Amino acid sequence: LVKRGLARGLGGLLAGGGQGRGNLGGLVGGLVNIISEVAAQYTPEPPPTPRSHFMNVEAGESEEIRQFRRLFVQLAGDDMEVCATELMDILNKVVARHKNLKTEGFSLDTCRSMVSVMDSDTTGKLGFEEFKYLWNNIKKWQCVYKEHYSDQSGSLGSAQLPDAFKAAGFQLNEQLYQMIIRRYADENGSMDFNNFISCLVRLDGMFRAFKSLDQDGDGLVNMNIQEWLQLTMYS
Ligand SMILES: [Ca+2]
Ligand SMILES: [Ca+2]
Repeated sequence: LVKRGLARGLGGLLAGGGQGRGNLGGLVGGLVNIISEVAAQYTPEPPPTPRSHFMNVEAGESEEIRQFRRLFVQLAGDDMEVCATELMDILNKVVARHKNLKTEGFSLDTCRSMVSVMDSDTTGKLGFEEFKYLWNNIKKWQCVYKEHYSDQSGSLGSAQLPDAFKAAGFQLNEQLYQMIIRRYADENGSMDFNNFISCLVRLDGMFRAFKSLDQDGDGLVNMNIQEWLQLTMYS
């Protein structure tokens, strides 16, 4: 029952206008409307604060964040961190509520990859700040998906891809789009919701990884094989 309420709460959050009434749904409904106003423009936010624990409630924290924190506590369970299985469960429950989105569901491997990319403090799971960052991005990107997908197929065609990625904040060249289609689209070049999200989570993560390595901001990074493997194998 608790889990179902949670799916409804976070589902409303993803829907971009949850109309839940009473209890959790109602609380989250308000939260959704405020977060919806965030532009879909991609600006890499500062990475989640390392080792930021859920208990570190900030004094001036807004009511929205407080509500999100309550949902997080339910989702994360006793260890106060969201593991790949917990992430998979909640994402699949949430997308199941949106029948118009074409998706094959989020696999455990996809969720393990998303956790790795987001796990800046290397605990192997997502703490509150890491999860909040991820969820806010998913929230923005599902709006982008809904603005660009085809009503008939429920998926994004390859022709829509550049506009959708641009709306998500990424300007890529043709060569990169071709590569992304090879990796994330089906044989017709269509990308469904779970692939779109996992692609953007990775793209965001790799952008941030590059920026953190490019300390002087000259657009070049210097790394050894150890650093390269740490980056590419935990992603
Ligand atoms: Ca947990
Ligand atoms: Ca972590």
